[in-house]
Amino acid sequence: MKYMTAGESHGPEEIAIIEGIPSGLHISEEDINKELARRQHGYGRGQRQVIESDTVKFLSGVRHQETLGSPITLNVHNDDHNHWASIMAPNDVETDENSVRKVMRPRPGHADLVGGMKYRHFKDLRNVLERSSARETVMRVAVGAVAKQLLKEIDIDVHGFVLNIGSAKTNLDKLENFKKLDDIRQVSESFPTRTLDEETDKKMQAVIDQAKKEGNTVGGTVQVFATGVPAGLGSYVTADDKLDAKIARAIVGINAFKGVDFGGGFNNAEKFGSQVMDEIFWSEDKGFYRGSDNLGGFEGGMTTGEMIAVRGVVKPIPTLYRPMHSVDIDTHEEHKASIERSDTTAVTAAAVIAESMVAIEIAKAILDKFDSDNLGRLKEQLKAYKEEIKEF
Ligand code: EPS
Repeated sequence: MKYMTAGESHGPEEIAIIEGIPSGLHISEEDINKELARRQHGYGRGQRQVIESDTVKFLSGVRHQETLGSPITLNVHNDDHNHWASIMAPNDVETDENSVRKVMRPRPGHADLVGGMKYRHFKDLRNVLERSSARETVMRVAVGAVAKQLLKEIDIDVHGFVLNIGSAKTNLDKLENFKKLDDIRQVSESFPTRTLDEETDKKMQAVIDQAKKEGNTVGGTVQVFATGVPAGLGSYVTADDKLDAKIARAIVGINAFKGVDFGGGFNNAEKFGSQVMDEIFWSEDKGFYRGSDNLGGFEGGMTTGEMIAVRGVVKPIPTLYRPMHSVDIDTHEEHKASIERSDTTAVTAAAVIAESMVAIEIAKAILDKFDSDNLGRLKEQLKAYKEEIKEF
């Protein structure tokens, strides 16, 4: 499975083309729209989300709500494009009227300056920010929704939620009766900050309100769990085939993500080996299993069969309403950075995007390993493989 996205933030359309999804997977636009809505809504999002109501259209690859095995084209319309039609017009030459809203004073932390230097768009950094904008993540969530639909068919569940926003933090101890991933889903999806408990939700909202009041922004940490993943996806044989490495790349590839870890992650660096390794057990019904999951479901770049646990660090959004020091790219004079309408935080959206990226990487690993022309055949092969590893 592979995919590609295209689209500018205020251009007419966002597009994704996915190749390699098996035939026979039941999917509807509605299944995808639910995920797009999760990405859009969340405490701290800006005015753009009031304008957009993201809904997908299938342009190819799906017939009568079933995949055909051919490339699936997904399309989300940018409702905001109406307000930008002449500024973003592909066919009109540049005039005084359509060259308003130029961006000349790069925002520290955004792709503006380096993107301008690299692609030589020195007359207008809008040429950079339109594509570097996190608007593009709408399509990654759409692709992730297709991946999750596939994973659901093979009993793999993936969910992302928020651990901290600024100084407001939750942890798993707040969930006393957590038995399955769906319990976390029910709780975290009930809070506008997508966190685990009411007290932290209120604290997070206060942190976001404070940042907004001060013309500032705030980042955070998201956690993604995946259950039902069989042992042996990925490989220790080459660095390129390590599935944890692919997931790490996919997470840091999301706009604004600056860090990733697995299981106990960075905290494991402070512990002894005996506190970190996941001890091995065996039972008749499960085969091999572990007594803990400190390594986040990976050993040697391969899934162990335990829950995958990945965290991602999201930096605060670079667009500040009280802007920082910058330099005009035309005059080289000192100025405050440009202000573009933006969110106070997008950590709640980031949890859904990270969830989507983990789902995409697991789906890719499954489809690489097994015959994936048809969903039924994939299921048969996976069942045989699971039986085989249980008998090891
Ligand atoms: C973004 C700036 C804002 C965000 C946008 C990402 O867009 P606008 O400038 O149109 O207000 O809302 O995110 C989305 C549009 C989205 O759908 O997530 C940026 O500069 O990265």
